[in-house]
Amino acid sequence: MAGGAIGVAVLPRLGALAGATPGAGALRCGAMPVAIFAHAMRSAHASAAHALSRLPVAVLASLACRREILAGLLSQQASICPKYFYDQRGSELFEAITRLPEYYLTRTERALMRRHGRAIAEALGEARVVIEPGAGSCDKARMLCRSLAATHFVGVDISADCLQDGIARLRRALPGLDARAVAGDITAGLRLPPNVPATRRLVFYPGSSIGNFDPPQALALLRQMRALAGNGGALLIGIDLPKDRAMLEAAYDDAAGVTAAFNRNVLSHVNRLIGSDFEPQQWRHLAFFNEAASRIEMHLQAMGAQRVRWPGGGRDFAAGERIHTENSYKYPLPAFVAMLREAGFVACQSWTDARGWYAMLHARA
Ligand code: AVJ
Repeated sequence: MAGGAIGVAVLPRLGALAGATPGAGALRCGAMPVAIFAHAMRSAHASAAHALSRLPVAVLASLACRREILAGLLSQQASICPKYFYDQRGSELFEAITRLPEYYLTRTERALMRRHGRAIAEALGEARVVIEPGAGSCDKARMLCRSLAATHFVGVDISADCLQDGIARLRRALPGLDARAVAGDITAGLRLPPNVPATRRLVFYPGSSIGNFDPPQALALLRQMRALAGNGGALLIGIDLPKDRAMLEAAYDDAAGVTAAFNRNVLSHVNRLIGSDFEPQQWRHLAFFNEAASRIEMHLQAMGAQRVRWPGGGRDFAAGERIHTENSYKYPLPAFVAMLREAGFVACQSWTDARGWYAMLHARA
């Protein structure tokens, strides 16, 4: 086995790393008070483009969020990007989802890591520099870094608060680990802090978060991860596999209504982000498997005619009209391996759970 520091004694610990964090689709965007936004807008309009360059990064990010949300709401088929699920309440609801009897993903990933921990640790070999896009609370990273005796960890997440707390916990748990937080949207390019070693890198992307992206976006993200891993580096990624429709649909429309609450909560978050007046209770949760596209789709359906307003605009929704809030792709294993190769990875190894529901893949850059 490569990598002297991975003792056999620590291998079983890998099994515990598949804990619950909001996944990576888990690009979260902090709520910005509307008043600050209005101020930012005024200064942007008042003194032309160079004023924009003087705005704090957080404000610019929020301007981008607002533009993105409005574009989605005003499209003929209205949509909201799933990264907006994860405000404080949304992150809590997602945690609750991961514990639902119907939501098999999280516990299946955990079981898989237990079952194949030894083989996976062997495949990871000499990796010592762990980079996790969408790291959130960094819970899964802790177990992985411990098992690998990692020297460096970089967690990237759009939700800076959650990430800072996660990094602080990680530092307390693993005092020898150089752990850094990078606040940013992983889809907007990943820039690492200086002093992150260029060799022995492992990009870690668990939780089937890649499923939130359309295949072309997913490919672009995998290419970025390939560049980030560098030659000799690798990627460890989790994906949910296609399966029985009833099982898939139950996982995204649970009996207790937690996923419905999670879906509706995006409207409260959007209300805070853009100052809109959505009434979440007027929207019905829909989740179904689109077999042709091999994806779960989540939508919010207007229970009656709705007029939604926000500063500077608004939209009327007819009864029954939908807002598309999420796709969650279920890739057949060979299709995903092909995508990894197209992104520049070689030598893919994969492991599945006993029922063939979920896969973990290791791909070398
Ligand atoms: C965090 C993107 C992996 O798609 O299963 C859970 C999000 N949405 N229930 C998924 C989610 C509804 C989750 N990911």
